[in-house]
Amino acid sequence: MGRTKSQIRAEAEKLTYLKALERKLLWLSAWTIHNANHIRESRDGLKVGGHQASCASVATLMTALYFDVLRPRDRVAVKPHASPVFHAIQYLLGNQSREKLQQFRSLGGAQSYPSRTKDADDVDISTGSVGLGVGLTLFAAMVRDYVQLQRLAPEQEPPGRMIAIMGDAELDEGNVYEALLEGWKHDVRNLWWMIDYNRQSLDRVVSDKLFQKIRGFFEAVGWKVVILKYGKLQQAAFARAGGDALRQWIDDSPNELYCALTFKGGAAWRERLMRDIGSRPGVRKLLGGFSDAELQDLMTNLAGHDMESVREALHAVDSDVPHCFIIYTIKGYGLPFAGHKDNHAGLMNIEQMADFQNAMGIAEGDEWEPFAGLDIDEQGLRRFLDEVPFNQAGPSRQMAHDKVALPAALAIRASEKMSTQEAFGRVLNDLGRGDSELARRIVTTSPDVTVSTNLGGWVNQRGIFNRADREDIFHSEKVVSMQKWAMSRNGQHIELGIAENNLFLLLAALGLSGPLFGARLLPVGTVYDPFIARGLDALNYACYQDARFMLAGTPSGISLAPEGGAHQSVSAPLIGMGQPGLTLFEPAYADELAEIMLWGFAHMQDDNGGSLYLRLSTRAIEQPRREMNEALRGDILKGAYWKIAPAPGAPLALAYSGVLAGEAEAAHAALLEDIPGAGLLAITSPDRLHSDWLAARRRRGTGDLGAQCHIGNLLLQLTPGAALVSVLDGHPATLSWLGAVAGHRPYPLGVSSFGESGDINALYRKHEIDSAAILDMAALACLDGVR
Ligand SMILES: Cc1ncc(C[n+]2csc(CCOP(=O)(O)OP(=O)(O)O)c2C)c(N)n1
Ligand SMILES: [Mg+2]
Repeated sequence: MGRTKSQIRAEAEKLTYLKALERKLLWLSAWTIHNANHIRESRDGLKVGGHQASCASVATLMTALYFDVLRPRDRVAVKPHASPVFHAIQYLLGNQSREKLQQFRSLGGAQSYPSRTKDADDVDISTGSVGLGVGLTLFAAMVRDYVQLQRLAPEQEPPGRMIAIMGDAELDEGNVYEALLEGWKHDVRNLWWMIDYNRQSLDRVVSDKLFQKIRGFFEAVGWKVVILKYGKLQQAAFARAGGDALRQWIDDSPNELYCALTFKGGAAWRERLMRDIGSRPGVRKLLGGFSDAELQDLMTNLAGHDMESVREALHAVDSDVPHCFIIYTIKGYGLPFAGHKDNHAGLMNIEQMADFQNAMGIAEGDEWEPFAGLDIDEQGLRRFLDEVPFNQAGPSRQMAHDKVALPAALAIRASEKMSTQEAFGRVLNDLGRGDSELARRIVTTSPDVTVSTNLGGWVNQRGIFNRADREDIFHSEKVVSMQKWAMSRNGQHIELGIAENNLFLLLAALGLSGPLFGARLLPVGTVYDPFIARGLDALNYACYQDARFMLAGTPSGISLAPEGGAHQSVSAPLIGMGQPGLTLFEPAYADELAEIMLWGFAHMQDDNGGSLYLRLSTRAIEQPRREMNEALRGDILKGAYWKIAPAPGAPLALAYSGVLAGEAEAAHAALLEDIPGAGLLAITSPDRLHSDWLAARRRRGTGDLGAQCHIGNLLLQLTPGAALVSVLDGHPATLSWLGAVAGHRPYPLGVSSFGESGDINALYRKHEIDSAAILDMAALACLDGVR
């Protein structure tokens, strides 16, 4: 059916508005960066930076997306260096203030890279570390479907699309491919990755024909690849005599040459084209029809800068198959350094900016005016902006989500001897057996270590998540196995391949399910402790976005013993302490762990809360026979308690964290003969203790002279100058700071080298964390004390 005249007119009007907005975004992004670098006063003389060329590259695409194609439920990861374009869009839509643009990159202003937590204008997905935002959109698509299929969230019809606007160099990051493979296994849908194919990264022009490889990668995992290469001007030229030769020349041109000629301009294009294809039929006449300026426009009219081509491609998507768009662009398009290989961090100088401002028709003083320099019906444009589909949800599209009710306690059936990993599995298993709201909202995940980290019981109860039902063939064939791996859309465990980056990106997506999709989930992930390091940047990224999850690192340390060697974690507790947004606990006993997990599920839901890292062990140790009480519970959660209180004024205490409880206890018993009043301090969270200590210091510094901290109160019971011998199966620095809290002498023991298997006795001896080593250290401390 043909379109009516009024439809055609409305469409033409829309295109006019979009082109005006595209121009405005190019201006505002460049101006925001210019203002921060050249106009705003600098207090420290440091360069502010910003990426005018990276912004120019995606101005057309982002205009088409945000002002036309996106719907309120779509979620977007914007490539980090296009942050000013995103903020300018939100400014035009009324969701971002002029002040924040003026304060771009200064404290409280618009952030250098889009940030969920620090920006005020509703960033969906933070970016910054290239590749991770891209990967997150894939896992977010999985989580969107999880909450939809399980009917945990208001139904979305049509479903929101997860979209990454990505730089082409992001494809160098391995995590992108790890995610792609996982997405294929899980049959992800409604996911678009839009590659700003400017063929430039930070240092260089990327190799030719890369797009063929990209196409191959994506098609191999079932994606539809759409290549947007030629703009409408080019398409028209190709249809004329000599056009075929021109098109052939463009296709054969090395990227570097294309970039260089773009930078040099029309005369250089003409000279080169005449030299290469001038003798081909029709070419001389074809080129003769363009002035130098027009020839520059023609040759840089790649589809990524052609509004009509971009819109056509996006509106043409008619399936939920994941789409990869390879969009040809020119880095710095429309700016004086377009195509120059050094343009990544390049900034227009004052003179260039003045010329640019002039060309944009913006009078001095009108730089921030939303409609300045646009030769357009302002009322009409305002109306158009008011009706932009993406903005119809209002200034914040964060979805409402309720808190999950928690039980008063988590049951733990502790055996006489038990490991923390086993206890962890039992808590979840018991939860999985029941019918609580908490159990309904927990979703577990693991990178191929589900069974070996004791999630097997939970999985047997709750099943594995899969879009389609799949029976457990081993089970139906009556092959005896402890594991029932039936899959269905109601399963509550998401099984991942080994790649740890994917674990953390999935935890990030699951942990943002509330604000992104309107259904709060309580994600629990397990990983072998040393391999946290493998996904560390993604873990950091998850925390940076304030995603909420519980991570169990297990087994940990050299207590893995014969299985050890390369699987031993040493510095992991320091990671736990040093990572903002993540609280480390390293309990020794099952009853401690149960309390910590319950607290953790609350902490994960608290507005000022965060994520948890439980460092666990496979080594079974003797459990204390005791009843939990309010005081003990409080101390466990604050991070420490006296397992054996010191006599008032005691000159020495032992402190341990985690699995070395027994070694510390044995050493303490032996020590009592010589130092009857010695104390034994159980530390469940060095992290909580440390941050509480610093917070109390800060409060005292700001006038609250009575401010106290938990560890300070505990250690006050020792005499000033007492020795503190600390020990853990991890780096000794984790506890060495304890001596500084109240003026005691620290004697830290721990593991500072690693790498060989052995039994517990041999390894604890070698690394000097057994009870004999603790005693030796205590003896040294006593000697030092009398010297
Ligand atoms: C993990 C990571 N490594 C390095 C950087 C530094 N860096 C920022 S941008 C960039 C190149 C980006 O090129 P591309 O993705 O093609 O973006 P565009 O050309 O659109 O600016 C690099 C290496 C980073 N942000 N993150
Ligand atoms: Mg690039």
